[in-house]
Amino acid sequence: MWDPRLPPGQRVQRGWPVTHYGPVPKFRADRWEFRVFGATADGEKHCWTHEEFAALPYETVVADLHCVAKFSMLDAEWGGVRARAVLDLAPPAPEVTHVMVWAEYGFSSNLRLSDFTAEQTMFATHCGGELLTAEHGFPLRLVVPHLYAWKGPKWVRGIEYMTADRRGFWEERGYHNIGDPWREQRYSYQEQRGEGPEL
Ligand SMILES: Nc1nc2c(c(=O)[nH]1)N[C@H]1C(S)=C(S)[C@@H](COP(=O)(O)O)O[C@H]1N2
Ligand SMILES: [Mo]
Repeated sequence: MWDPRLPPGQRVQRGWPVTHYGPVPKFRADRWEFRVFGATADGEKHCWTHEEFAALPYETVVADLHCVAKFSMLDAEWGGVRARAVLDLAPPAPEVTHVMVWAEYGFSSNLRLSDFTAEQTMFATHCGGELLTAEHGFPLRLVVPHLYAWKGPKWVRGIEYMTADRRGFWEERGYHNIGDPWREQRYSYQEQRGEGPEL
């Protein structure tokens, strides 16, 4: 069924499929920390323990998830910490243009700073009022509703502020550097000049 909330080529699937590359990491609170590094405003690294991160202001956002494999989930209620709030607590240097989001096992995804600071971009701990399950990214995943879902790493562990763009895991492996589902930016061969670093 056509739905104005569905980007081109997407369909709604019942339930919430699990999609990712590699194994589901085990969470160990004593070994977990969230790091902000790279070109920070003060030149320092910023770290939060799991307890400290969980104490940051909790907000909710209702938004959709669009997987490049064509399933979409509409109207999910994500709970967690707004990406903007993290940026305010550990600000980037003025010359920062992009953010690399890092997850367990070296998974990464690159975003333009403006995608990272978008109103709905959020580090989610909850979905539908419940804690995320391990397969869906517990204890923390990024959600960037206006981009394809690979731009939102599950099991996220930190961000790197960058003064130039660099490709993340899928962006190096054939997926579009920007990944806007409304423009159907699925694959890197579709990139126009200026949409991504040379491949
Ligand atoms: N760490 C990590 N995060 C990831 C991925 C991955 O392979 N590794 N895949 C992404 C992709 S392609 C999608 S569609 C969503 C899927 O989230 P879900 O399994 O909760 O539906 O997670 C994203 N986050
Ligand atoms: Mo995906």
